[in-house]
Amino acid sequence: MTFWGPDFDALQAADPEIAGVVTDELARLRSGLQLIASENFTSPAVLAALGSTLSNKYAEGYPGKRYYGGCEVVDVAEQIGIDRAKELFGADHANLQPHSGASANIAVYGAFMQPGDTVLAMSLPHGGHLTHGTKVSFSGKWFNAVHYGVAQGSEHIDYDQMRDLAREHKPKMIIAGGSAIPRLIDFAAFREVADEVGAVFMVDAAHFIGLVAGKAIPSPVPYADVVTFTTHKVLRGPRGGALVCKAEHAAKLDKAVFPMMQGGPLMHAVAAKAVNFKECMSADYQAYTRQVIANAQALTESLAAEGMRPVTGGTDTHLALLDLQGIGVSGRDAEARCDRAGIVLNKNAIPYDPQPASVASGVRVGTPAVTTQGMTEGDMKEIGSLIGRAVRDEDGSAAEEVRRGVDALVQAHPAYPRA
Ligand code: DSN
Repeated sequence: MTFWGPDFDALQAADPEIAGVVTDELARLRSGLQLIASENFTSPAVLAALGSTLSNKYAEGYPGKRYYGGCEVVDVAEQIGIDRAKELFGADHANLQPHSGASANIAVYGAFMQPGDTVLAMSLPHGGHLTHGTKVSFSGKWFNAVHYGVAQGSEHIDYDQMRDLAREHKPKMIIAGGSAIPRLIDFAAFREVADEVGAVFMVDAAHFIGLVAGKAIPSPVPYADVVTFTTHKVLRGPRGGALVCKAEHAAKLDKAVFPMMQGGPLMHAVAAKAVNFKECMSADYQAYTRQVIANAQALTESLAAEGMRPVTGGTDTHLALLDLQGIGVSGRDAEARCDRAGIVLNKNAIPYDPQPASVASGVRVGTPAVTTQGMTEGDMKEIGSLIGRAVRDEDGSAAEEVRRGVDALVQAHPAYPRA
């Protein structure tokens, strides 16, 4: 059997400029500490599926029911992927065609809501997501969005507020999940409120679905009508989206993904998602997810020792949110100062942040990528101390020394090690 591509020599010959970008990006990934909580290093097997000729095929529809001929081969990939997703997550139904997490979310709105209907979701500045009803997104422009947040003292989700808002506004849909929530979510509490007010309960599990796949944290699948996610975060698959749902919603959601919101699926990405789900069924992957959490907890402790206050006091997941007000550094400055020393993280609003989002009082860190590199708790202690030095380094005089510390870590634990 012949595999055609990925052929880097062909890219270099045809387009040296873009070939240079590809190699520069690999060099950047290898040379720094990647602490963006939503990023990871996907496997060579997933990359091979992504770089395959499956990219050529139009396959509008679903396995066995396509609008094009010649789909009998890609049908196999999609059906295997669907079956694996159902097994991995214990779900009745899966759809692997959403191009991204946002696309999966759009489909859920399309399936259950009419323009003007009310959605209740976590506010973005408290850890939610753009597609959960913010004014700049379709979700806030076309729907009436009401937001719950975290309680001011504990910084945990304010379930009483969520229940009160649901009773007052009778939303058509309630969303749990977001992009900066360090703690486990009480899905049973959401289900109870959704049942009380007759709402659909959606979980946007993009951030933590990989931890669920690895059985390191509890699953939302038994509680939610539909769970949307991305496949490239802790899960470590290709960049893309997916959803799983209860059997009663399967036909509606499939129709909302295609033809309501999307056209032809990206069959190379669908196949890569199938490869990823197989990887996630292994004992190695489960151990990886436990280590991701242990690393996040160790990194959080180390950052706290450097004067950065963990929002909620810690983390149960792969990410932590740090309040930098105590050390008098903005999130924006911290991000820039870390970047110059080879530490990649992002500024992030903290709950009740006095700063605008473009400045922010906090940073978000995550351990999916460094854990894929094989780093453990001792390395996290060192990373915390390097970040502590970098964020206080106003004039850049310590950047070189911090970068030497980063170099030592990434040389001991290389990303995409050379054969
Ligand atoms: N952009 C993603 C993140 O970084 O969390 C969420 O969509």
